[in-house]
Amino acid sequence: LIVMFGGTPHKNAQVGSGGISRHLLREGLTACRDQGASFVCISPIRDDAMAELDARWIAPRPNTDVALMLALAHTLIEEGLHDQKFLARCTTGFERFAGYVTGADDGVPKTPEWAQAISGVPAETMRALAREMVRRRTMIMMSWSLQRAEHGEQPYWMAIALAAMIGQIGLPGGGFGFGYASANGVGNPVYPFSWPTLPQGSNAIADSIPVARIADALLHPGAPYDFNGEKRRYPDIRLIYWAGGNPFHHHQDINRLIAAWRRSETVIVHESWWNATARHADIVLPASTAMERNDIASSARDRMIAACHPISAPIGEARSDYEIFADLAGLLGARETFTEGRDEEGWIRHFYTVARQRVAEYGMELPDFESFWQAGIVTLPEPQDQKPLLAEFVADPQTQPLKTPSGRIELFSERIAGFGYDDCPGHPSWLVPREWLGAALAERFPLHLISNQPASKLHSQYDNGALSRSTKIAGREPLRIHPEDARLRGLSDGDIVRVFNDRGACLAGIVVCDAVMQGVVQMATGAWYDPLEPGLVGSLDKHGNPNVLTQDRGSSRLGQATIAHSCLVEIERHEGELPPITCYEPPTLI
Ligand SMILES: Nc1nc2c(c(=O)[nH]1)N[C@H]1C(S)=C(S)[C@@H](COP(=O)(O)OP(=O)(O)OC[C@H]3O[C@@H](n4cnc5c(=O)[nH]c(N)nc54)[C@H](O)[C@@H]3O)O[C@H]1N2
Ligand SMILES: Nc1nc2c(c(=O)[nH]1)N[C@H]1C(S)=C(S)[C@@H](COP(=O)(O)OP(=O)(O)OC[C@H]3O[C@@H](n4cnc5c(=O)[nH]c(N)nc54)[C@H](O)[C@@H]3O)O[C@H]1N2
Ligand SMILES: [Mo]
Repeated sequence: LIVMFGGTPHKNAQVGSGGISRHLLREGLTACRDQGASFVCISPIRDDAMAELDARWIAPRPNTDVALMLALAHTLIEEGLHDQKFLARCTTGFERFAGYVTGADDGVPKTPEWAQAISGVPAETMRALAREMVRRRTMIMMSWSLQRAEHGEQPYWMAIALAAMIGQIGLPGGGFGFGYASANGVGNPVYPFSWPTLPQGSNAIADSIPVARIADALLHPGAPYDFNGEKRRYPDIRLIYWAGGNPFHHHQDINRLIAAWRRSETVIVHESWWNATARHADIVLPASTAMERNDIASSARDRMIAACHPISAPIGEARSDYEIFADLAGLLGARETFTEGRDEEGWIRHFYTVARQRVAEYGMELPDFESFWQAGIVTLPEPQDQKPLLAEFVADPQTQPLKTPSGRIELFSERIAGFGYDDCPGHPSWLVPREWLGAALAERFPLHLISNQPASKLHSQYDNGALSRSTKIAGREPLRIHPEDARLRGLSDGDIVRVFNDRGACLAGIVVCDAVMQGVVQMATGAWYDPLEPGLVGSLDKHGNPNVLTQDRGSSRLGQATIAHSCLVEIERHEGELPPITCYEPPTLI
């Protein structure tokens, strides 16, 4: 039985950092199906599971998965189905956690009826699922998306607690695993060596911030904040140097980011495209694309190494990031230190030599460089003897302890409890988010926005390309809505709507679709930010970047991560003329 929180969306496994030799998700999951596995997709969106898996669909209100899992845990305890031997051998803190589940410590038993009121999932569905999960070999999978929510730490800890109660961690096909399908190759058999990469160097400035707190840091230099048990202060950032990322795509509450961005004195950006980040820079260094340089592709989750040859010379004055940084290092008098005396080809040959050495340590041989460069790709044989996650630990927790303070799976953590965070207490907990369908705010903004990863591109990359543009509706980003929610608003396919809340507004094109649960709308990330009035905080985004709507707060003081998926909105028909899309227009050259 494969229970998938957030599903295993096929679209996401098209991507893998470092590159992909073969796409394995469909093959792997259909092989499971053919051997008798059955699937449960727990998600607000049905097609997060591939149709051919024939998954049962359970659709809790977004962000309420922990309540649902607590009800499963409650059923196991009430019916005496939890694996007490496993809990005693491999975990600590079960008694404390169980006191919370049964309500012994807070007077609120986390029963299926309690969870039904929160999640909307029928109590009997949860009871039956809990019993089935202990009766069969059960794997709990969770996509990475659930962490992108307020208190997004909790679902993962709770999933581990539940898997521990079922007692199948370390067994083939049992236990838990995160991020299957969130990228290609999660769960692939892999070799224990890493492919070579450029040295990272070390920054003379040791200070850093959690990346999702960038607007806070710019707006409140010197202000204190909590992070993972530490008390810290935001640095005073005067100069922004951004390379290889698009904050005007990825950051939450873009209007707030625009205000914050102005606090810096200078902004320098490496970009290949005239996108919103380039438009918000003082100095743009045009960077060539991956297709305009020599490179090597290799991934920790793959067993290939590939030669990447350019398909064209860089356009105009564009240069590779490496050349840009090498020249800057030269101006700072550190060219040799930076380049170690190598140019592009020198590094590629060096990487390959190191890769050959590492592979040789495992008794395999890579061809010489010239043959490799010509052949284009070398695939190593499939690694053998792969063990299920935590198998060694479970076999002998005494001699193979985990890296936790107790060496066990901690269902209560003294360390985390010691931080004293009410937004991340010492055991997995249901914590009410600010924005969800049960909030008072849902009276004004009754739709929960899921802004997931786009099927037609990687984040905002190549939104200007033909594939991404072919998916737009009258040039706007599609928004999927349940037929009943569309009917209530008199909307049908192809209508253009204004999506809004107190933070911002954007246009979108309607797709009526019963794969999205009622009360939820789905709009992928990645449409280039295209304000009606550039520079104006709060301007309508003509195009459909959902991050003009999302909240810019940390998941908790522990993680301080993005909470894009805790977001309420309302939609209404767009009246009047449709403003033209201008975000793809090149700059005027002087
Ligand atoms: N095609 C494509 N592939 C990608 C990317 C891309 O941009 N495009 N990005 C890559 C990157 S960097 C990452 S991090 C991964 C991300 O991988 P994921 O985090 O797995 O991807 P998402 O598509 O954001 O989310 C998956 C599904 O989770 C569901 N979901 C959202 N909120 C909740 C909730 O509260 N409860 C439950 N049960 N389900 C919820 C949504 O229905 C959503 O479709 O994808 C990678 N792969
Ligand atoms: N609402 C919402 N927001 C999200 C998410 C969500 O689920 N919902 N997901 C979050 C996640 S998981 C992620 S990973 C982020 C992704 O956010 P980003 O990583 O910022 O998104 P990208 O669009 O991939 O940005 C990469 C940029 O680098 C440029 N680029 C590409 N190749 C090169 C190169 O060789 N050199 C240089 N210099 N530039 C290059 C591209 O043109 C592009 O502008 O978004 C986050 N934001
Ligand atoms: Mo990501």
